[in-house]
Amino acid sequence: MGLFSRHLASHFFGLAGALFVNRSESKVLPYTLPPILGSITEEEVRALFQYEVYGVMPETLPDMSAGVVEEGEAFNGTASRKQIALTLSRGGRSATLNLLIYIPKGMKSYPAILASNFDGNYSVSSDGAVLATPVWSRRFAGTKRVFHERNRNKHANRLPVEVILEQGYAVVTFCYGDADPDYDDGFKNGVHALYPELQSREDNWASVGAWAWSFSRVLDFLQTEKEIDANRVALYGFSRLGKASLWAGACDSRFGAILCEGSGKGGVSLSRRNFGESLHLINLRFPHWFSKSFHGYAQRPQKLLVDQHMLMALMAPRPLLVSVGKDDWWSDPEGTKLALQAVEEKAGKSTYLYEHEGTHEPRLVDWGRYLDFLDAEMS
Ligand code: GTR
Repeated sequence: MGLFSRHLASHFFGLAGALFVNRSESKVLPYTLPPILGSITEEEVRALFQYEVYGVMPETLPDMSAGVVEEGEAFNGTASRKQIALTLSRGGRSATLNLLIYIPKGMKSYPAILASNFDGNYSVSSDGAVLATPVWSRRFAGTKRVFHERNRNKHANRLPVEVILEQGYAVVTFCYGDADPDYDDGFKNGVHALYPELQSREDNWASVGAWAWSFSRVLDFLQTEKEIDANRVALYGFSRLGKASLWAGACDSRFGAILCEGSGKGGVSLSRRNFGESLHLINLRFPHWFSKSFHGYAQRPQKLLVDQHMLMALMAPRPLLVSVGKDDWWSDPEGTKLALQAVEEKAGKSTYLYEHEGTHEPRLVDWGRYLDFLDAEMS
């Protein structure tokens, strides 16, 4: 099947499958969660998540080079802006992450929020100087394109740059499509092209893993940026990028805090709980997100050796804020609550749950809470 028809098929089956998804608490089947650690170490838990869910991560680093593409002042001189092309290369192949960085003015160094965006850097900024760079996108499966001008600042609610700067945080963002296209491309493009040997295995390196890995590469770069306090970089991810930020936080202890928003299945909600999106449907609609091994559990999630409360526990003692919309039944708010309870009860580790009004999307008022959380918790 061609790329386009595979894309359409996954949408069709997704929509059809969604009709049979459970959203009734009385139909939730009993399940037993695996212990958070039992007799195994945190390192072993991380390895299990690689084998069973997200796939392996590269063991070697690529070469990295950073070039300043543009810099200037932004937001009436209250912040400076840098646009950097961060190129990762290995084995004669390369992938470039186009970073947009804003730094408030006045102090020597700032904590930062790193958040990938969906529709290109200018989708999260009103700043006319942000470059429109072609990106891979789910919507244009098969090609790299520039999003239309009308997308400028369209996702301000997912990363309100000026509000964040005002509270004294630098902002670092890039389009997730720079790292890996969000469609089933046979893992040939983006950063996957640098490590082709990681595909011929059951626990192959898939897309959520590629996005997570790219966050760490950006953090490598931020460690060289003087105006950013690299020990206080909080990673924020929304929805599928919430899944990736959680996995990145579990693999890379250098992130100072994790803000995980509306991440649902494959993120903070329990795989075993048959409520909202199912493992079956998520793997059918997004066959590239998780490793082949995870697909094997699509019909029998109770056989997984892990569940997502174990992943959250790997964040401790770093601050983790989990946010979910009260009416976002697809992401299973109740299951999220239960997962967090399991983390606290079984591991005695504290995480924070924030339930916002509405469904999936965060609102400006929610961001106020996230920033207050970081002020209080990210030391
Ligand atoms: C949905 C998917 C969710 C969530 C969301 C998103 O279609 O079923 O798991 O990740 O997309 O990322 O927007």
